[in-house]
Amino acid sequence: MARKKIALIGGGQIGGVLAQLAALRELGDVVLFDIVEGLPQGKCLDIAEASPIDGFDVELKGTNDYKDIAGSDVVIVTAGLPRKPGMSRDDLIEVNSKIIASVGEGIKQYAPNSFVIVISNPLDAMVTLLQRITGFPYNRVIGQAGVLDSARFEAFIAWELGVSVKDVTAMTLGGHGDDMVPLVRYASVKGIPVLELLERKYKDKAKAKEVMEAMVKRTRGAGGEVVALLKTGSAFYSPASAAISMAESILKDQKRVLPTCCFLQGEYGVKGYYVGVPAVLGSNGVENILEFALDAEEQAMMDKSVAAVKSLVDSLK
Ligand code: A3D
Repeated sequence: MARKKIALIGGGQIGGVLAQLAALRELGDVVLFDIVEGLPQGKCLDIAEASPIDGFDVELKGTNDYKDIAGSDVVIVTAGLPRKPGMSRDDLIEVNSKIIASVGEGIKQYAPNSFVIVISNPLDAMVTLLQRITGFPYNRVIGQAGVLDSARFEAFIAWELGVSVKDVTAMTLGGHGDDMVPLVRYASVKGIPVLELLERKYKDKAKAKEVMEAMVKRTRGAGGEVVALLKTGSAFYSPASAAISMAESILKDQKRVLPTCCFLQGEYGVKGYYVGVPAVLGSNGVENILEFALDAEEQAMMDKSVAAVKSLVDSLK
């Protein structure tokens, strides 16, 4: 049986970590594509030379030619500029639209049966554009944002409560912008509501709420926090880990429930837009979108986030 094949379009900061993680987990053979000559070839050679140390048996190929992505099962797209301090994700729309348009053509021509995971920002608009250009069915074109936003929320909760990150479950919905919706009501440690644990820790309901609100605020601004520290680019380790978990769920038909930027056709009252929602990812890509009732406050936040996504996507030329 042939090995699976993963193509990574964009060999920059995230692309390099994606290649290494895909190899370490032996998800399949890896092709790293970039327009810069030598960059993907150098990164792949570097990672491959660690294979005897780490013990992974996969092939890594760096390329500047789309032909090499032929036969890919999953394609992960990070081509495009990242933010610099002071920039919003939306500021990238013009420059990254042009890049995504060319990437879409390459994928459509050479990997027409692949599942595509987009990471390039502004995420909700770039995944929309890539789907339009490839014309691939919606279940095969998704965006990564919610796995990372949720992981950040989970990390802050675990650090605040002094528990393992493995025992925290929390999720964000909506667009990948400052209006994202971290779901406080469903944040739990092994099913125990985080708010209750905070109330017991501080013996004060108002203080518990204040701490939770600070974690929500930090989650919404977490990408910007990293950008401000790095000064030359944006987060790249965690976005790579997030996309790899989505790719793995598809390649291994794990059917994990992951917050995914999916095309909605009436779910959550949204029609015709890509928005972050919990989805079952398996060998058919998006196999199911899980819906549940939001309370009035959550719905209002979701509406605001969806409105921001709509105005950004509607500005696409
Ligand atoms: P960076 O290190 O600049 O890598 C981008 C790569 O894209 C560079 O190597 C470029 O040469 C390459 N590139 C440019 N044009 C093309 C093209 N036409 N075809 C193929 N490759 C091209 O950036 P990065 O890896 O740090 O970030 C990549 C993208 O991910 C940016 O748009 C970020 O804003 C975005 N990002 C998204 C998240 C999410 O969670 C959604 C998180 C962090 C970054």
